[in-house]
Amino acid sequence: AQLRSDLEQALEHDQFRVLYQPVVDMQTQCVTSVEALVRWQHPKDGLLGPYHFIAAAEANGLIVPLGRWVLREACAQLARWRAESPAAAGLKVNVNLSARQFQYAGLVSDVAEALADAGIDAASLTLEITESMLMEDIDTAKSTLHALRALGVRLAIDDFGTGYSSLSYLKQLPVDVIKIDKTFVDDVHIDADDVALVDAVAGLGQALKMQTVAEGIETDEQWTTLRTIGIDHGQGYLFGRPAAPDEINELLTRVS
Ligand code: G
Ligand code: G
Ligand code: MN
Ligand code: NA
Repeated sequence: AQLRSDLEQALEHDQFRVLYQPVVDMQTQCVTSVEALVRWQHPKDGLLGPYHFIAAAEANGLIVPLGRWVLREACAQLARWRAESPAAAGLKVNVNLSARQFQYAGLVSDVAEALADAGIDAASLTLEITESMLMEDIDTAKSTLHALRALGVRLAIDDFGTGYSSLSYLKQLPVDVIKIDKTFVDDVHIDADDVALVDAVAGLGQALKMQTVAEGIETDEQWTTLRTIGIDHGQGYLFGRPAAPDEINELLTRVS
């Protein structure tokens, strides 16, 4: 109960921040999009990561207004980058959805409103959803995805490989991007089994016309291996940690 009121206060007093982590083209290392990752600038405890509050916000329902705030902030920030720099013209933004947000009946109109208020095109926004969220209530999930798709936003499956979505199910979903979980990336440069798994997901992406992103890339060896396999995009500390908007600005202008 204390945490709930603390989180409510934090929303009211504007204590949440959004950091952005670059997602790059595997071949060129140019930044193609950024993933919005929320933080809580706590008055006493400093900058807190999602681990400290997302699960609680999910449990008490505050994730809906918090997630709406993140969505609106990320869209507004994309508009600011574009206004500030021609290098941001093609930049996209990724926003994570939680299970509860995904089930929330007002989600589609929240998304439409965030886009309209920021003045950005729907195709510049990618929403990240996990496999487990999709498997909970398949019919509702499907219709929500189709409604979001109808707006023109792109959809990504996050942490792919850690859930248990069936291939026949995946085939029916209007998904644009598969994000391969970091656990398959960690040893990919030394473990032939991981190479085989990632290679299979790359093939899946090709067959279903979905783009692939490898997460948690930290070394040149991992990057080279994944690039050779044919993964489209990469994300990880090698290319950039979650960073404040100004730092992303620098990253963008340096690349162009
Ligand atoms: O870097 P990081 O510690 O930010 O992220 C930890 C976890 O928190 C990740 O699984 C990420 O998906 C989740 N997360 C980060 N930001 C958000 C957000 O805005 N909404 C939701 N639902 N999850 C988030
Ligand atoms: O939404 P998702 O669960 O994919 O969130 C990504 C998480 O992975 C965030 O917590 C982010 O800070 C973290 N992350 C991103 N890149 C790296 C990396 O290269 N190494 C490690 N250890 N964590 C990473
Ligand atoms: Mn994510
Ligand atoms: Na992930």
